[in-house]
Amino acid sequence: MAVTIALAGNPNAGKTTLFNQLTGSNQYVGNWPGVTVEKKEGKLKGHKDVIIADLPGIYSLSPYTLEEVVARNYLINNRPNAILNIVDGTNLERNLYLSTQLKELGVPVIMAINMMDVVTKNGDVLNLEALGKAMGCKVISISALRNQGIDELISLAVAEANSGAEPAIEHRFSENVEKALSEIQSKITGEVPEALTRFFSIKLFERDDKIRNELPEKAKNVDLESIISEIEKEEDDDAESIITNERYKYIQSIISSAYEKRGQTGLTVS
Ligand code: BGO
Repeated sequence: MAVTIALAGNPNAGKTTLFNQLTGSNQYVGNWPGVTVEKKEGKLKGHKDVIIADLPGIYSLSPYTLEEVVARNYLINNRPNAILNIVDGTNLERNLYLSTQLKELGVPVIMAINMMDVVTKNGDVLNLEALGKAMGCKVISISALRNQGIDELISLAVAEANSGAEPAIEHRFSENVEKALSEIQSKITGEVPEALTRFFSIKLFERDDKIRNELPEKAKNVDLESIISEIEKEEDDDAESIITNERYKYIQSIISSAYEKRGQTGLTVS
């Protein structure tokens, strides 16, 4: 049976370059349903049963751009077998902001850290093992432009897409936020697909009305205001910013354990 791997990443992370490496000339281009955003799919080289679906370049899974809405609707509704998240290794902080969100979708994620030729040339060091451990997924370094690491990436992505494994969620928000999320979760459990309960709980906490409107009738109408506003009062911040700030704190902790800029010391590279 055919499996689908969705290719997701920030604009300029090298997605087009990688997509071309993965599919060769075996590509077809159309539009995403109802919008004029380009949709590209292709068969993975050497694996005719594996489809690579190229998602629009995005910075987050928020509803602020058409591309973000198209990408997240695809991930929620089509449930690819795996997500191949291409990350610009020279711009980890910004790129990991999307990665932390992709990890919440209940689909196995493989992170391909691209532009490693530039990272290495800059004299920076990335500890892939520490990064993979902190993110809870397989991580590999590549250079899409120089065709380095692509064969290994293909093997890893195909194995992950065929594994059917339950992906681990490594990142936990603060105790306060997790308490609110589990209260929200208990109100929508059974009403939404199980693998998506955490993603939907976070989005509902953020008052993401586009997501709320997509939910089945019962989940759409649950009253969560008291749960959300209690945390907002305690934290003296709005729910969306609370989530964003906690994501960046998590990303900072990952970067400090896994990324060594030239001249820095103290990192154990294994
Ligand atoms: C230009 N290493 C290096 N060094 N560059 C890479 C790599 C890599 O591993 N992978 C991609 N790039 P896209 P999105 C360009 O186009 O695939 C480069 O948006 C230029 N163009 O070649 O388009 C890639 O699809 C003029 O660079 O990304 C491209 O995700 C001068 O990263 C850019 C310099 O890749 C974005 C670069 C006219």
